[in-house]
Amino acid sequence: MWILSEDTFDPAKQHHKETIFTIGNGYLSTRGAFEEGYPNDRRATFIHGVFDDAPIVVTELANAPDWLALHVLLDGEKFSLATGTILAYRRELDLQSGVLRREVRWQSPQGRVARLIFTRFASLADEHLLALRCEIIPEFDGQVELRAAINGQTDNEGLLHWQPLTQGQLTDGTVFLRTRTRKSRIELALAMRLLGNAAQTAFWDVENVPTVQQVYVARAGQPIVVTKFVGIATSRDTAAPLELAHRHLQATPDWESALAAQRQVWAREWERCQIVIEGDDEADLAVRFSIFQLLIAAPRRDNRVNIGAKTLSGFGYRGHAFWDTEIFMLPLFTYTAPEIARNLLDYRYFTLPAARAKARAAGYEGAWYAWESADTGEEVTPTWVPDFHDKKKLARVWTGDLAIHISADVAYAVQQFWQATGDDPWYIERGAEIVLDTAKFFASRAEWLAERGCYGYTDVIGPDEYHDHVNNNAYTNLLAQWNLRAGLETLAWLDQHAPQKAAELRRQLDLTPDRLQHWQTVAEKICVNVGANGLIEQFDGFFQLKDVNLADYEPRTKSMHEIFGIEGANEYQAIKQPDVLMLQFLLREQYSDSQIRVNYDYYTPRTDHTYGSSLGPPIQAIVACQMGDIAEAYEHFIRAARADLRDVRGNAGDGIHAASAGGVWQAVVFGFGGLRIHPDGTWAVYPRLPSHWRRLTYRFTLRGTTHTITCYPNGHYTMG
Ligand code: IFM
Repeated sequence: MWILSEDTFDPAKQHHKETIFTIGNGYLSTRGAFEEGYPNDRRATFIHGVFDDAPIVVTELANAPDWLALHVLLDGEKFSLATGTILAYRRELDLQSGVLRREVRWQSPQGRVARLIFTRFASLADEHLLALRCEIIPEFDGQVELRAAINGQTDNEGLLHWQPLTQGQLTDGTVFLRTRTRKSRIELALAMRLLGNAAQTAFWDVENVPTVQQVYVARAGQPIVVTKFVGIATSRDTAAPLELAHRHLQATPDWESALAAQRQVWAREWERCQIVIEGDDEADLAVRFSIFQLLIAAPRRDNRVNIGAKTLSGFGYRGHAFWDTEIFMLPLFTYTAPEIARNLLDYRYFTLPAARAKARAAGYEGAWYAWESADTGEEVTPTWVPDFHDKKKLARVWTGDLAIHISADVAYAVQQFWQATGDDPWYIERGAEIVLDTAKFFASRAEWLAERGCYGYTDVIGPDEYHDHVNNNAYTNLLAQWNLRAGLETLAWLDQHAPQKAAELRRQLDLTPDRLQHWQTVAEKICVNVGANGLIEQFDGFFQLKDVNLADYEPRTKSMHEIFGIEGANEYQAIKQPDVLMLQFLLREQYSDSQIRVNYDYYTPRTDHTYGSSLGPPIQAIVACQMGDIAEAYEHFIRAARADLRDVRGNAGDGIHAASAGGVWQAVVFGFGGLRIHPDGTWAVYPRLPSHWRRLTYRFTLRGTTHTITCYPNGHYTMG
């Protein structure tokens, strides 16, 4: 299934639909708002790296000038779905080619009827090129007028980020707008060209909205076809953005060739991450949709940006990146498009100075990555946000201060990438330094807890954010232990394979024998509460909290956090997302099936699967698969698969749940598809298909070799 479609327009769902009909090309994304606009739409284009200062959230991606703006007038009556009558409607996003098409048959208030077909794409072949075509088939004789603009009057829900610089028309007819973000002073240039057989064309030099007006003679049944190309570039790309935008426009002869290039590049893209689920159209579409959403957000030519928790598809989380990237999204790239994964990990390499500064400011050594990260890598988690119980009050956000596991998550992704690709030059040059400096952080942040006789981390937040200010969160402690050991192994490996680099890093990071011995000791003596049966306590005192049976609160439409309140949630064993299970998923090799089973049985009924974090269900699905609970795994999987497509959490309008999308891919490949990659690079497949799946095919690349696996319901598989 490649086509995401709708056959009616429901204004109540417009924000949700704008999100899921987002198009993009790894440089920018544009939400699926209509060309002609609609009251209260959240039209937005976000460009990677184009951040600007904002109150409370520190910095946010600035909603770029609107390149879609296109008004159609039928004998002077403006086409709009808010007026007249919609006689027919269909919108389709073709995931295979990244092309969004909308066909509407509309009757104006005065009775003129026309069929209008809008087709748009952000070129994956040329990331500086945006293309939009409007085909109008009038059912009357008269006049059709078009007004195509670059609208510089955009804002972020009321906040203005853009200061117009210049605008005008070049000698070849190209219309342009140059503008700049107010604080970060990033210049953006858009250059527009219209192709069509207009009877009249005029340039309207409207302030901050340069517009081309075209007039066509309308003959009933005769199509009028107009193509709008927009070139786009910023001062992050070049010192002369307008020249670059204009060059890309000039290099584009016509719609057909731009579309052909788009199809060709997308075909290559899908080739490497091929996935087919037979017997379940919903799942088949959902997994492709998830991949599509990540691919359009994935920076191809920029290694100084990360993917935000809502990709580039909405205002939610303001473009900030979290552990969502490394733990949830990155595996798709690592195993199918490693050069994208490398770009994303480079971002963490380039933001090491900010991570070091964060650690230093808190009195620690090494690299402590920002919980929310934007352009520079500085901490941009807001400290206070409106309380969801009473929006007039503020609630303190502690993750920026306490969620230290982020540093180990980044190091984990580095190791996973290295193991999957065998990219030693990159590891020597960049990856190793991340692993070593995060290890240094965990060694310095560890406290000797004399009464327990172990090293621990007090006052932290683990993945389960219903509990803050906890001590010895098992996920944090054991990932820190893993990170410390990975640091030691890295150094030993460098000594052998890149002694010069080893010496350089030893010097640069002050990795004295005493310090390394300390790493070893902390790792050996890390605190963890494990019962005789293998049950891990999520953090100190978790089992003493009030127990809760989430089933008693059903049916509910709120998270347990909302039900208990921020303080109240700390008193119960209800958890927002898998925490211990997340740990066992990542460090799979360290746990036997029976150890996982004990924890799975304990934590699953205490997890807020429906209204907790959207990150939870796909991981829960994978662990359920590993436990052989396939029907239960499918429930969690389909919840994740519907997060955006069906807006099951009611907040898809804020943007794509990117971690969930990455998790959906992982649930199919590592869960039902049963792919298990061992730390030594060997791999095995244990398929466990839901009973109604007839066949599952997926593809992944390990150390340069691409494998195609086809799994069958009887647990067999073939390799291609
Ligand atoms: O990173 C997540 C976190 O785990 C749960 N709250 C939302 C964040 C962004 O998706």
